[in-house]
Amino acid sequence: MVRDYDHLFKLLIIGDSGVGKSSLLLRFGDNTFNGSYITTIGVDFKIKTIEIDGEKIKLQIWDTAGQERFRTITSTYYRGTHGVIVVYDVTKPETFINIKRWLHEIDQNCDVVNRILVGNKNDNPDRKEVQTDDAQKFAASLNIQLFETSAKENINVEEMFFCITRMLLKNKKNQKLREQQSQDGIRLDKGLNKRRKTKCC
Ligand SMILES: Nc1nc2c(ncn2[C@@H]2O[C@H](COP(=O)(O)OP(=O)(O)O)[C@@H](O)[C@H]2O)c(=O)[nH]1
Ligand SMILES: [Mg+2]
Repeated sequence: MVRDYDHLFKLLIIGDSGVGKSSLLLRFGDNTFNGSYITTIGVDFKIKTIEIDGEKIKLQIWDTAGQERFRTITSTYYRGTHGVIVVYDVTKPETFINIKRWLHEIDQNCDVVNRILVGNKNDNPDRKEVQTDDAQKFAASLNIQLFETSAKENINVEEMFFCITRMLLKNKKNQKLREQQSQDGIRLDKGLNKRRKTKCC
């Protein structure tokens, strides 16, 4: 069967309940917004294929579907994950404070994974309580990229998903290059050994 994509990545969206995880997924996946809590989206994940630099990238994006209310997510959720989107609500400082817990959980469940920090509901300056500067400092201290989004007003959502996908692509290509270089190194070593052998025998 012909593959309809060049790369396949699994993404996970985590963060406190109510920060807008399902809304971000709905916005990116279907370009819609729902004013009420999205308790279940029917399926555990959404598939979206995007194109970057002429390559087709299939994204399998998992939503926690309410598990986060128990403040922990089963480790099976994390299995095979390439990237994690960690979301807080810019109008609720406690959700920003809890980011540390979520990052810790990622560390415990994933070996190598890309992370991106997202301050959602960035659509009403009067209600904003987590300031960009503070979030930016925190993100920089952890070497994580920050995006402030609004699933409601469709601000920065696509940019954020594309950014993490580009990170995954870059990592995959670097990894391939390293593997290639180490293979070449082995071949070179073998070649040298062979030559050494013919010389002395
Ligand atoms: N103002 C605003 N409200 C949002 C935004 N995203 C989600 N919400 C609302 O926040 C509530 C929780 O959203 P939901 O996606 O269910 O959060 P989840 O529990 O993290 O999946 C819902 O009432 C949404 O309509 C946003 O960008 N701006
Ligand atoms: Mg949800």
